[in-house]
Amino acid sequence: MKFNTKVIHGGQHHDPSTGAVMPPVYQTSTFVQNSPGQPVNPDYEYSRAANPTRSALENALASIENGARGLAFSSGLAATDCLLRLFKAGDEIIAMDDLYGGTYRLFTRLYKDSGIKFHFVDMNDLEKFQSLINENTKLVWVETPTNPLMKIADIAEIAKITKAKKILFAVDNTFATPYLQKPLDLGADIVMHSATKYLGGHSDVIAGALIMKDAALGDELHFKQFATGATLGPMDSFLVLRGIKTLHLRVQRHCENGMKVAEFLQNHPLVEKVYYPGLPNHPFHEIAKKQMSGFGGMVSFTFKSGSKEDAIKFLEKVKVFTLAESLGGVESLANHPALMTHASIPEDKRLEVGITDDLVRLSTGVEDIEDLLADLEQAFR
Ligand code: P1T
Repeated sequence: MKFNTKVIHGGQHHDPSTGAVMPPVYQTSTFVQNSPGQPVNPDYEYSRAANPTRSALENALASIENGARGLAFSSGLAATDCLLRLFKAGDEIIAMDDLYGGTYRLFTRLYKDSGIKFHFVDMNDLEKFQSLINENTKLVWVETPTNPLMKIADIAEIAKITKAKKILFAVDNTFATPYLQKPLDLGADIVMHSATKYLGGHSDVIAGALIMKDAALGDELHFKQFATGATLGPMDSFLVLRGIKTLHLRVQRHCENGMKVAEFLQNHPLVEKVYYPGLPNHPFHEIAKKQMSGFGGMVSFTFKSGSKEDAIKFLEKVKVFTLAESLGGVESLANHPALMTHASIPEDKRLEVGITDDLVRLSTGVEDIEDLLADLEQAFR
């Protein structure tokens, strides 16, 4: 199947008991057994281990990311946390230096006393990245495009290095979605998603996902998820699965609107810098073109004035864009990373990578572009 067919049919079958075309919400915690240890259906005994609605979503996730196994979690961070349970004291992890603030907080604060050592590096400096690798390096973690600075990491080049050194390579594919970028096909071992974003697509659910290329690694992570319990409930699984069915249609429009918003901002007299990988002057535009089939709906920018107050005033004035955390829904959202999504990163580290106080991040939705541009213009005025 090709991608647009897969988002609708990949890994799906009609409900075996009723013939329902769409997977029912199996809102049940447990399943009948005929005799102790002999469930009526051998696949299902307790919903922390497996639930049919979640299984339908997990099969769809594996299908659209070209993986062997998908797992659905109660949040994106729960998915990342489960992955980190593969590692022990003494192991080292190398991560991109621009990450969602919550991921950075998980790595640096929650795992602070775990004995796992984290390195943060600009993955575009492949020499520096390679200089950090040693025999303890167990995982390389990148977001691409990154949140919120839209840096691009060259997945295929990094995969060559991690493969040669037998290091696991995980890509947070939240911003790109598999419609635009397929990390497993480019050599990564694991894809992670905040399914809260484009996969769900409607800002009505918190969810996460891991998709593994290798079935054995999928089994190992399923065991860890089962043993710790951060699974996605049946109703939320249904909502994400329903979202995935229109992923291709939505992301097309997100890309169109994202490009037009980026071009508008680039030509605006009050704007200093625009971060959008689709702009030819983006420093990693060529890498983005090589590994993505479009550039998505996320656009960040700074003010000529460099003023935090200007950024705040602008965000108080937008009307069609809603001032809120999160991204990837059908509705446009605006965010101030330094005060909102990335507030957990210490100021010096934040400024070092370029998350300045005048940085605004936009998640362009699928509304009419004229309304979006008019809204931005009135807020600038
Ligand atoms: O919020 P949650 O579903 O737990 O996902 C965390 C996460 C992981 N990775 C990326 C790239 C993300 O953007 C997020 C969540 N981000 C926001 C809430 C935000 O507004 O940036």
